[in-house]
Amino acid sequence: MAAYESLNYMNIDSLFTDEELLVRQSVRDFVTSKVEPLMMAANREERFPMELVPQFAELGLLGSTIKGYGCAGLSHVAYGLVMQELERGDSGVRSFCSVQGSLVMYPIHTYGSDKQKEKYLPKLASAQLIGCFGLTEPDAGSNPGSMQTRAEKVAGGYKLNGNKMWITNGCLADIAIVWARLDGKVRGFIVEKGTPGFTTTTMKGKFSLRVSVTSELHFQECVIPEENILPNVEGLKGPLGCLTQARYGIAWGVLGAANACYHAALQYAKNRTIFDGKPLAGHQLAQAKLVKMVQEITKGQLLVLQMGRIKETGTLHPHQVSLGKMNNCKIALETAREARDMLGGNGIIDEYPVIRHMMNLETVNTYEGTEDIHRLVIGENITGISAFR
Ligand code: TGC
Ligand code: FAD
Repeated sequence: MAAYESLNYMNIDSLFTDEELLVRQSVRDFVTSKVEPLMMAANREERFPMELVPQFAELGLLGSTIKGYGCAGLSHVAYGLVMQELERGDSGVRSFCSVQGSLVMYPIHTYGSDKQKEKYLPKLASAQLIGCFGLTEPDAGSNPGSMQTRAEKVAGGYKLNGNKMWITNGCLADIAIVWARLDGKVRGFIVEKGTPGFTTTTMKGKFSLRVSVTSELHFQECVIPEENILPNVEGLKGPLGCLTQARYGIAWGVLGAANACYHAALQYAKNRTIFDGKPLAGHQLAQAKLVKMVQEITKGQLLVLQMGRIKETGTLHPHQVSLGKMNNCKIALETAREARDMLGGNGIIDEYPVIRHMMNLETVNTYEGTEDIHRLVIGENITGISAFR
């Protein structure tokens, strides 16, 4: 197969700085040489390739927009390009870095005490510690406000009771950022692995995101020290603020998976001859499918670049991020489904990356707010009327 190049139909590359292109190239090389070769087996084995984790740290991919604490201090656009390249490898690989950066390091950096930042951020940046983010519960997914997990003030700390579900990296994690109600208000807590009363179980049998570890977290009379509450945020805006960061990265990331599928479909269609010996790519219906991919990926690229430039001015709103996450997940999933179709029988075999991306994107369209939840966020923003309840 020809060497990978991301789609550049509207010369979007001319809109990136030299530094952004340099970052993209280094992660692209890493994904091509180190990530892609592992994915087929890791996906079959339902195994996260831990051997990649020290390399994420060496490349500065963990918490990469944070300044200080051993982090890379990248621009938001460069960070988006990192996510895009990683997700070309696999959505589970991008997920690992998203969770560590946006859902674990971001809340510690934004809502944590100086002591918490100094204790945890350098170790999370260097991958000496792995983190997870526990918001979703068995009966509280799209509506995290209905969470049942409770914290209670006890001598010297807080006692947690409750269960979290669908937690990426839960069983791998050294620390969990856990959201629970304390005196009726949602608060964030740092729970260290090994704390009595804190256990995890792995969720098996996924057809999607098999390269990522997904877990349940259980808290039973789990007492954590006073200093492990995140002091600087109260209410649902705490976890939702973290989700805005992660959704931004996902809106970029899924374009990597879409690009990989488009690239595979184009190469395949040029090489595969059908009926009269003419390549599949020479038939009108096949061209229409490829054109649709180019059209949607290109629009998605322009959307995230504008989101990134707004984010760099500090004025990006959560509803704008919802538009990016909703649109790009949807078009990436449609691209993957179409590419799978174009590969015929080979489209269901894992020797090609397309079916793996397609299955993964089903998750990515669902987590961090389902497509319909983002539709309702945007609907509320433009009408002023909430239609959730
Ligand atoms: P609502 O009353 O609208 O808001 C409560 C407070 O939060 C503020 N807010 C936000 N702040 C930052 N970012 C956002 N996206 C925000 N959305 C709302 C809001 O201004 C308000 O602040 P204040 O000061 O007035 O208190 O809350 P609601 O209960 O009506 O919920 C709204 C809704 C449905 C949009 C929200 O609950 C939602 O986004 N639901 C989807 C849940 C979700 O996305 N869960 C994701 C779990 S984590 C995950 O999936 C990780 S996958 C990781 C991986 O592997 O990559
Ligand atoms: P539900 O909320 O039950 O939704 C079911 C259906 O109802 C969906 O189609 C939804 O769009 C629709 N729906 C919901 N509300 C409305 C409404 N008001 N109007 C119309 N339709 C509606 N969570 C974490 O906290 N941390 C993680 O690390 C994490 N990682 C994940 C990894 C994977 C692999 C997966 C699959 C999920 C992960 N999640 C995580 C959870 C994820 O965020 C939730 O699955 C997601 O928010 C949806 O919640 P739910 O599964 O409970 O679905």
